[in-house]
Amino acid sequence: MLRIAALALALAAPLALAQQPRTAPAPGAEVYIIAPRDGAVVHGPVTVRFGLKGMGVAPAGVKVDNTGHHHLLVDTDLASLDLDAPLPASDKVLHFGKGQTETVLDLAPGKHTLELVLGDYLHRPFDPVLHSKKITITVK
Ligand SMILES: [Cu+2]
Repeated sequence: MLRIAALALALAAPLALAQQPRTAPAPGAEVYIIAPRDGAVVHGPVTVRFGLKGMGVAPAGVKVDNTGHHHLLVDTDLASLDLDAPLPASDKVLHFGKGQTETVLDLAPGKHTLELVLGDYLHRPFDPVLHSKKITITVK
């Protein structure tokens, strides 16, 4: 009986957390893509460097004020995502929950868009959403 109650609690806790209101980013905080540049023509694999000003990077699951972790949207519109829920994880929505500030992408030749979204410790966007400009690159 006790075990069942503990399991129920363990399952309910993340849900209850996810229902808390999204938090506001630090005033003036900015997230941006350092590299590649918007419009760049590059050869793969592509190293993407993440920039963040006015807030810090922390691993997912660790609640520290004014921190978050990076998410990279690849060929994905921010508007297509449910911003009140934890961001999904897919090959188009990449999580950097260890606090990484760069990655290497193997992209097919052609045009691609990249956009960063900072997420809180529960993988939810801040409110208002702290995101970079969406850049377009061409992979040769
Ligand atoms: Cu995440």
